[in-house]
Amino acid sequence: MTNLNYCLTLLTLGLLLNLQTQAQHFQTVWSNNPYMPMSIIVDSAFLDSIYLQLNDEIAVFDTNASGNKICVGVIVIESTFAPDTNYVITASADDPTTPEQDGFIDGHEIIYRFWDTSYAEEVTLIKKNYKPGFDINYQSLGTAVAALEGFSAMIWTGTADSNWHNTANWNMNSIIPDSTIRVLIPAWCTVSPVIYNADADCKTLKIEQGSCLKTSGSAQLQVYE
Ligand SMILES: [Ca+2]
Repeated sequence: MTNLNYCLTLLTLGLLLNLQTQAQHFQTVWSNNPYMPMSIIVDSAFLDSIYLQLNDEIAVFDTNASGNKICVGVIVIESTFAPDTNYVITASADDPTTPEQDGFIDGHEIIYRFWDTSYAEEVTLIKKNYKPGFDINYQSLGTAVAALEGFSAMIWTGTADSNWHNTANWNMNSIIPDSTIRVLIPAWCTVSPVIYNADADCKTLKIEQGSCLKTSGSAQLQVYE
């Protein structure tokens, strides 16, 4: 192989790799034109207190009859997220003339996920805040205006007590960690978590200096990564 050919091969490989890394992560269950679409306007979108970055994605999901999450709309962030630029996710309703659920069902909860391109990881821990006067659930031809705050890890707050299994002690109010969720015990918490009565799971565990985690009796914590 000549030097020139070698260089061209490397260049082609580089371009292919580059194209591959730029491929969109979330794919909607519908294609072509959306059916009776809803506009979800995203006012702000943070991940760990920083605006979403170039090539991050925001997707909206619905839950189908089998309990699976289906992607019904997505946008890719171009450049860094700039507030008040009206990022609009176009979500398709389910087309009644096709047998499968290929869009959202009116009245269902809008479920958000981020694609964090820097870590190539989906973010499912997302708090949403809706602007009053607009829709707050899926609605054909409706409009929602949302401020989104995502977290790469669940953060222990210890607001209520020391019980790991109490949802009130975590920054995401209605859930406790499971095997898919990263956990952070921050230095600033004044009450450290104790795992008792039942075993606990998490994906990864980070305990900042000055904090601790205790188990009591036979209860155990399983860290999956
Ligand atoms: Ca359908």
